[in-house]
Amino acid sequence: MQSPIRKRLLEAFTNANGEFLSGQALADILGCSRTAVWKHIEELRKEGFELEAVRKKGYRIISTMDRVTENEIRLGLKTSKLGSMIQYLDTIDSTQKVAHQLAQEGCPEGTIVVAEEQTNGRGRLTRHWHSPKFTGIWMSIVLRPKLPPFKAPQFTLITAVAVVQAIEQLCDLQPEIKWPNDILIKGKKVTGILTELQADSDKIHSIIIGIGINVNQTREDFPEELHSVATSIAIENGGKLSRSILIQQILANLEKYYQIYLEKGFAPLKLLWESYAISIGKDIIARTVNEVIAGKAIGISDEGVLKIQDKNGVIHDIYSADIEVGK
Ligand code: BT5
Repeated sequence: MQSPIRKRLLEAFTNANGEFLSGQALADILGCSRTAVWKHIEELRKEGFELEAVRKKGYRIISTMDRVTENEIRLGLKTSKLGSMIQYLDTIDSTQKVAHQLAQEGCPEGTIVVAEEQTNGRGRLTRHWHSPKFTGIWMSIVLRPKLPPFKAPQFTLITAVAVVQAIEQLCDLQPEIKWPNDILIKGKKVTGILTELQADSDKIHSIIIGIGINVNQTREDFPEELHSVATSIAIENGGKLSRSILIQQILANLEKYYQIYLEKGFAPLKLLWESYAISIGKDIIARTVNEVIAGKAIGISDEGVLKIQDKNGVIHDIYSADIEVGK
C-alpha cells in the first residue's frame, strides 16, 4: 500500500494532464520540501516511469511501463471510491482469493486487487481462468451495498455494461454481452465476470466482483483448447491497449453506474444492459447445474434473472447457466 504523499503526487500529475508541474508547486500541493518531492520523483523513475525534468518548468510524466501497478493505475484515475485502496500483486493464485480475505478483514469499499498474472485464476463452478503474465486484466473489486443477497446477480450485469462501454470508449470495437457473465467480440470471449458474496441470509457484507479481460494476448498466447472460443482486444483491434488506462475507464464507468443503481435501482441499467445483450429474443439452450432448457430468451427480470419461454409456452426463470445462442 502507498503513502498518502505518493497518492497525492500521482493525483497532481493526473490533474496536470501532461503539463509541467514545478518543484515548488508540487511541494505546496504535497506539503513537503522540494527535496522530498525530488525523492518521490526518483522512486517513480526507478519503478519505470519516464519523467522529464526541465529547469524553470518542473516535471512531467512522459511514459509508463505498461504495468498495472498501483502507481500506473493512480496516474489518470478519476474515481473517488473505486480504487480508494489498490492491492497490486506481480503473481498470485487468484485475485478473488486475496479480495475475499481483505473483505473479511474490513477493507474499505472500492478496494481493488490486481495482478500481472494468476496461476490459478477461477471461473464459475471451479473452472480455470487462463491469466498469463503482463497481457490481461485480472482484477477483483470489493463493494459493500446494503442489500439482500438475491440482488447480487445484478452486479454481474452492471459490471458487464461498465466493461463493454470502456472497451467501446477506447477502441473501435463493438463488444456484446452474453448472459450472464460473458463479453464477446465477434462471437469469441474477451471477458469473463465472476461475482461472489460474503453474506448472511438477508444481508450482503461484501460483493467481490472478479473481472478477467484478455487485452494484449496474441493468438499464440492462448492454449489450444481456447483457440476457437477466446480472443483478445489486441487481436480484434489490431494493436495493443494500455491495461491501466482500460482499468481506469472501467472503474470510472462502474463508479457512475453503481451510484445510479444506489439512487434509482436496477431499472435504468437493465435497459442499458439489454441494448448490449446478444441472447435476448433468440432461441437459446441454457445448461444449468441440474437441467437443460431450450426456448426463446424473452428478457431478464428486474433482478437480472433470465426468462426463457419453451416451445409449450412455459416461462422458466434461469438464475445461473451456460448459454448457447442459436439464430
Ligand atoms: C468466467 O467463468 O468467465 C469468470 C472468469 C473470471 C476471471 C476473473 S480474473 C480476476 C478474478 N480472479 C479470479 O480468480 N477470477 C476472476 P466461466 O463463465 O465459468 O468461464 C470459464 C471458461 O472460460 C473456462 O472453462 C474456459 O472455457 C474459458 N476460459 C478460460 N480462460 C479464458 C480466457 N482467458 N479467455 C476466454 N475464455 C477463457
